[in-house]
Parts: sequence; structure tokens; C-alpha cells
Amino acid sequence: MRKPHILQVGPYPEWDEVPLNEAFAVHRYFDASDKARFLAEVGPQVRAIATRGELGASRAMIEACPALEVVSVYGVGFDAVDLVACRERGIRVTNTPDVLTNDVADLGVAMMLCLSRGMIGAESWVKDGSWAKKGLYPLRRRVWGRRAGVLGLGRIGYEVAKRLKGFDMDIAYSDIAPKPYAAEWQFVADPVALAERSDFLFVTLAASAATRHIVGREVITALGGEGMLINISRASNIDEEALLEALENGTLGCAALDVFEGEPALNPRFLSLDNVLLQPHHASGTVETRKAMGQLVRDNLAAHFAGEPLLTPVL
Ligand code: 8YV
Repeated sequence: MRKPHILQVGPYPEWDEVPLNEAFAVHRYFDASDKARFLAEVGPQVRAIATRGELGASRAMIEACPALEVVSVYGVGFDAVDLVACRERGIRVTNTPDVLTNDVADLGVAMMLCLSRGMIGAESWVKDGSWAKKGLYPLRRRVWGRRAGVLGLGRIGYEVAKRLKGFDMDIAYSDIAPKPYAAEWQFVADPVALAERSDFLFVTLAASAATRHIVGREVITALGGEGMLINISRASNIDEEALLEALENGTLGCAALDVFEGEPALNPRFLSLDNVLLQPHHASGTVETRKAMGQLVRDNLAAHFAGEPLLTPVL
């Protein structure tokens, strides 16, 4: 039987590339030097797009594929997929929730600990001889027992809050409405009020037009000069200009960030700050989780072409 033609938007680990090419006729968009020409040539054959959370599928890409039936996202975030364009043509969309939840929550908490206790600088203190020359590493603030806010108590935010319980933290969260499964934690509707009562503010919201810049100047100022912002969601949830200004002038204490506008080409102003922890969008980046993500991408595609229910449909 003829293999369905799919457009692969970005690279996957080797262990995904082999089975993907066994099951499908794969057109590698990211390898094309002239992407517009490539799309014009292969687009008419493409029945599915296999993409990644941060790469998505634009309206132009979708419209270049008149036979497109399904978009399968390697990642939980589907904000970079033009859902309106998909809805207009009845194109299905899938993502890879659950399999990555715990890893993303783990990295968020690890970033909080690492930045709060100054572990990157402390390793330099050992390696550059400062410990021997200057003595004790400068004292930092503790984490346990302090106040944490979780902005967005979905799957990932819930797992972050669960982990913070282990540090005896005073936990509150903000979401559209109180969550029945979170009665043990204080619900604070307003993100500004949540920031005001937090020392650590985790941004774990699914990104959308409605959440764009939800963490703006007001929230950042409310978190304050002793506060830490941790973003493991999408850069679009934060007003990055306001964040940079606050970090540069001390209005915000520090920030631990796994996502950036224009990534991997992040704003160079981040690189000269000493009150940030910068990570390369790798919160879901473990072998086990990335294998599970890749498998789910393929399983959704296989289900679609077999006429069976999709495993993790978004649309
Ligand atoms: C990326 C993510 O998709 O799950 C998401 O939405 O942002 C990440 O897991 C992953 O880095 C693959 O590119």
C-alpha cells in the first residue's frame, strides 16, 4: 500500500526518524533551502504534518497542502498551529499531553532551586578558586517554607504545586476558575494579586491569544525585587520587554526561563544579566519522555490513516 505523504517540520531524534520513514513518505521541510519552493512542490501530496510544539504549522503551510487531513504535534503546546485554518477545512490536530507533564514540572522546580540557591555561581566559586581565596560563597535566600504562586493549574501546574508541597511552601494558584482537585491550595483569581502574595511565581499556562502577555509590567512589579519568575510555558505568556527592564533595573529579583521570544535566537539583553537562569527549551527533554512523545505522534498518525479514533485529539 502507498505510504501517506507527510511533511516533517522540524528534526526529531534518530529513534523517531527511522519508524517515521518506514511508515510514511516523509518530506523534510527543515532541510529545504528554498522552503516556499519546497512547499509548492511537495504540498499537493501532503496528507499530514508532523511538527513540534514550538514550530507548529502556519496558515501558509496549511494552505500549501490542499490534501492535508491531520497535524500531529510533538509537544503539548499547540499554540503555534493555526487552529482557525485547520477548523476551516476540518483538519484534525493532535498533541502529546501527559507523557511530558512530570519532566516539565521537574525542570521548573529544579530551576527554582538552582537559581534561588545560586548553584551555577556556586560551581564557578569552586572551579575558579574563589572558595580557597575568598572563603564562603555569598548567602542566598532559602526556598522551603516560602510562598509559591502557580499561574495556570492545568496538568503541568498541578504537578508543580504537588512538588512544592514537599518544600512546605505556602501555595496559591490562579486560573479561570477554582479547580475541584486543588481545594488544599488558595485560589487567587487575579494574576497581580497572586504575584503580590508570592516569592516564586511559576507560569504554567497553555499559551493562546487570551494569555498573551498575561505576565506584564503589573504582575512583574507585584512579584517584586525579592521575587522569582519561573517560565516553563511559552514566552508569549510574558511581556519580555517589561521582564528585561525589570531584571535590569531591579524591579524584579530574578527569573528562571526555559522559553524565549525568537528562540533559539533570544534577546541578547538576557545574556548580560546575572539574575537569570537560562535554559534551552528542554523541559520535556529526557530520553524517556521524548521517546514517548515521538511514539504518540506516530500513533496518532497511524490511527488517523487507519480510520480509528485519534489518541490525543486537540481538534
Ligand atoms: C517542545 C514543548 O514541544 O511540549 C511542548 O509544547 O514546548 C516542548 O515539549 C519540545 O521541545 C519539542 O520540540
